[in-house]
Amino acid sequence: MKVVRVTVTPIAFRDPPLLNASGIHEPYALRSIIEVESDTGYIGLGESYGDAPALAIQQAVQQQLIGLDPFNLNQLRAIVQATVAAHRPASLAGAELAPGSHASKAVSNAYSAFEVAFLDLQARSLNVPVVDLLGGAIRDRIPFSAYLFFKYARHIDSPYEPDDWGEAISEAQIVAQARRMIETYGFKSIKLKAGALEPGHEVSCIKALKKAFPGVPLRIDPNGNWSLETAIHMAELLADDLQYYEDPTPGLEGMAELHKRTGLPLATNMVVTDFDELRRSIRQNSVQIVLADHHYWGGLRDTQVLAKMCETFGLGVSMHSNSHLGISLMAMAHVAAAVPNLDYACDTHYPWQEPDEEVIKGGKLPIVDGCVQITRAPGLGVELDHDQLGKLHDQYLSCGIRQRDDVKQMQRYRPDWKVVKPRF
Ligand code: GKR
Ligand code: MG
Repeated sequence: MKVVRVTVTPIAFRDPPLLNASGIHEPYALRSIIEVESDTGYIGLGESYGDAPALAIQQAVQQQLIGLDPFNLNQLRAIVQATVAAHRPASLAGAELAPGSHASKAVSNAYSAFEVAFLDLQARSLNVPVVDLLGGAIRDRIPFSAYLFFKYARHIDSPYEPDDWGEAISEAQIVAQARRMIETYGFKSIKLKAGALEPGHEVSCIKALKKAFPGVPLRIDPNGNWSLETAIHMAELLADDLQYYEDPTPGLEGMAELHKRTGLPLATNMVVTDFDELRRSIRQNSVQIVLADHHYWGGLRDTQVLAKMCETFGLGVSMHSNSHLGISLMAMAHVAAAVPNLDYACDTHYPWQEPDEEVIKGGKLPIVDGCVQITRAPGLGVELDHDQLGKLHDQYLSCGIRQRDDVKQMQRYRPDWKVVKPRF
């Protein structure tokens, strides 16, 4: 089998005004959709970062894959490595929370983008689901968690009709957001994105969630925007309210010290983002739970390696998310199905995406009882809707965003907004 066509299509979809440690989401999120076609007529799909640096590498790799055997993932990796070395991408300011823009992740990002499409193609040609290529399913229902955000009711200058979630700033509004998420999707755990408002207020929101949803596991994620002192103080207030404390304070050293002082289980998608950081983290016991993400950990197989290492060193595994559509959701679900030690419900931004903007046939995938179900359908089990792809590509062309920048977007609301790390 040989690859005869590779298409990388950048797309943009509406994204709500969600607040975070860097600032606020722009009105559109970017992704790339990858199609890899074989001479035998199978098409493998992938979804990855659509930010300019990631896209440039994907587009440079694209043509070099023609003629490659889709089972030859080592050759794919070699092509990606050589392409990145020739491109020498640089990290860009304002993109701390956008892994698609980190130069250090260029190889693992681009390899992952194509690895998923190659695995989808392999699986389709064998008439098996992707999870079978990962050793088979440990589970076929993958638990996800409600992912709450502080948010404004509408984007500045209202580029389109406001979303129907409304404002979420107060405790009552956050509880209402959680209630809607849980009633709609059946989530069994809750994560609150923090680091955006006063820490004391964010902790009060956790208290309000605890009261409204007794027994439901809670997590808070300030994205490293709290100083060590603040993180310790908030830990005292939070006491035993949390399932885990996600990236409260920056750096491997800061997290290690925080764990030493509080004993709380710390999770991360910020201080352990590659195997070298994992090694350094283990040495100083910085984190106890690693949030995997195949998009920047080097694909589905490397995510399994990460999970195995976490098991070896007694660390828990959970899963990180950025704004994404259904191809990514299914890739996340297939690898999660093949990770025995997935100890926690995974993160997903999926509920924040609008139903008319899914790129796969049949529209948005269901999340039932908090779980995404994988099936025995070949590959990732999803097909591309080319009309939707065209529509979202046109939106990419017209939206004017080429690189996620939550800082710049916040400066449109607050011209004096500066990057201060940690802010609190
Ligand atoms: O979408 O604003 C966001 C999140 O803050 C995202 O950028 C983070 O990467 O979800 C992520 C996290 O868990 O840190
Ligand atoms: Mg996080």
